[in-house]
Amino acid sequence: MSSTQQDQRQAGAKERVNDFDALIVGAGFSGLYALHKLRDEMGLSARVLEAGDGIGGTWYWNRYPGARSDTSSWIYCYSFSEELRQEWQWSERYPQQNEVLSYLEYVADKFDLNRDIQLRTRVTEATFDEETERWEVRTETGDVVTARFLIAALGALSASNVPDIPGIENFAGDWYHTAEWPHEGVDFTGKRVGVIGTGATGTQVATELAEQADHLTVFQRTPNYALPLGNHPLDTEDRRRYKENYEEIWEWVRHNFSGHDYDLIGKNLQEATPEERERAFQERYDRGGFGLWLGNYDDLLENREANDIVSEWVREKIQERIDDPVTAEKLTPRDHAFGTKRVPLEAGYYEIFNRDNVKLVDVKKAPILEITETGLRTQDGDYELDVLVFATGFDAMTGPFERIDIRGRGGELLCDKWAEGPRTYLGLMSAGYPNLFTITGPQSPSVLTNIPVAIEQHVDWVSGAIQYMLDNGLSVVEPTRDAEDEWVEHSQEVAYATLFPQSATWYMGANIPGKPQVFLPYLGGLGPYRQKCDEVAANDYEGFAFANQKETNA
Ligand code: N01
Repeated sequence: MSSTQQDQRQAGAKERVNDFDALIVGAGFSGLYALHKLRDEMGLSARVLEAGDGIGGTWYWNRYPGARSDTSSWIYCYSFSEELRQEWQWSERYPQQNEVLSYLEYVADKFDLNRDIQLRTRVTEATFDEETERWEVRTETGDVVTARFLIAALGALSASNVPDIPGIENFAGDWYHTAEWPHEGVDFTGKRVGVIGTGATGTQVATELAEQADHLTVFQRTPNYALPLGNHPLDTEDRRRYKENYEEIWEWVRHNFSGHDYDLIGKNLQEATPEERERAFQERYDRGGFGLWLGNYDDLLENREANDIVSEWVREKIQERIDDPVTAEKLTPRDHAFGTKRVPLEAGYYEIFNRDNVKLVDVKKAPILEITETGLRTQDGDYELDVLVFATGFDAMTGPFERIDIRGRGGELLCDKWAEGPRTYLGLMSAGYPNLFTITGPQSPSVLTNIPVAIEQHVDWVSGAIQYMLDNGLSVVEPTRDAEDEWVEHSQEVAYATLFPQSATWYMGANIPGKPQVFLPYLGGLGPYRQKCDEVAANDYEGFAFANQKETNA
């Protein structure tokens, strides 16, 4: 190498900034807002590292046919900028994947975020250096980046789960997981397609593939209580209505239980007459959306008798829509209480089973044995397939943290600390991992809410805590063990007072073999949770321990 080349390289290395006030991992809804907040509103140096070759998180990866939001578009977005709220025009009540992705790209352009986002950079390690009080982060591409604050904006449902079914390497056809869908799309014309999984994703993708494929086989382990989506285009008048009322709508969803545009009825089911109940259920069913789940009688998810009534009501609705009684019975959930598993929203899902080119296979009764060269073998026979689609979900909430080697004080690995289940305070931080904040992490309301609302609350709280540290010359923050122990206990107590933990769901870690069975999100409601976080902050961050700025850092 010539001396000129050497000089140039050294100059390049110097120019390449690799130390930041804040490092954000992930460029989805959380990471984008965190970057804007920390960089533009607080004036910190910040960088986002993102594994994908585009921004958008969930909406970048989940490009399967039929992918769309099942939350009303006017609240499935950011509220932090009035200008943005007024500018953006949603086309439907429930926007498709590409529309949500376009929205996030628009936000990134509008707030000039892209210049501080490094794409194609998967974070593999993050270690807290107790001497320098900084995080050292390593990436798959060999970068080493340091930062005082580390923000894990990893997404609660980003670690996809491909079940360990023997023989996948022998399959002569193509296979895909819905959350790692090829950008160029997949042509299903003339193909025999198998879909494994009937959750929110499986319901959406199967409905589309019934139209596109020559033949579709749906492999179902557990039937769900899917409810009508009730999608419709938005016209100028619809948009004017929500734009004029944005402040009011957002104040409501920020402080209610779920962050969605539903409120509980305000009384228990037993207090209503059978006629009243019927009317209430039918109205919600007809309107579409999560009303029957999140905006129904107050005790449905706590009281077994009340739940039995709504569960039976939904079962009858499902059965009415399917011609063949045997198929109808297979699609009818009887092993868990309505609403304790994530309720999928559907648009014509049940009717696909009335078509000649669609078959439903019950793989609980006759489990999947292996994948063969020509398809799938279950205990009751072979199914010939050209394409196999895994709609098999995620290693939810803790999975994304396990895929990174995260080491805190004393080199302790986060996933060792969490071996029996996550341990956090407020779902925001874990003791022994100073200055590491998690956005919509385990033990926060997260997946039980409308996620963008929960994200804004988290990012606002985290930036408030960082500002408090800057104002008071504090270098590190972490929860006390006592505060953390209390929160872990409280979050389980709240969950176990309901029917949720009685069902085998990903909320409980039950979908991943060997995962500890602990209720993962916080079930106390977004409004009460927000209030608790605000009180903690107002009480000088009660339950958190701070250290003073070292002289060398000052
Ligand atoms: O994943 P899931 P998902 N053999 O885990 C089955 C969000 N989301 O991607 O129920 C056979 O719910 C599994 O069976 P079982 C939303 O929060 C949002 O559908 O465990 N089957 C189940 O049927 C949602 O809740 C939108 O018995 C196997 C399915 O695969 C979350 O993502 C849209 C199996 C997995 O369902 C996850 O939903 C879509 C095996 N070995 C998703 N392993 C929006 O609209 C798993 N299954 C915003």
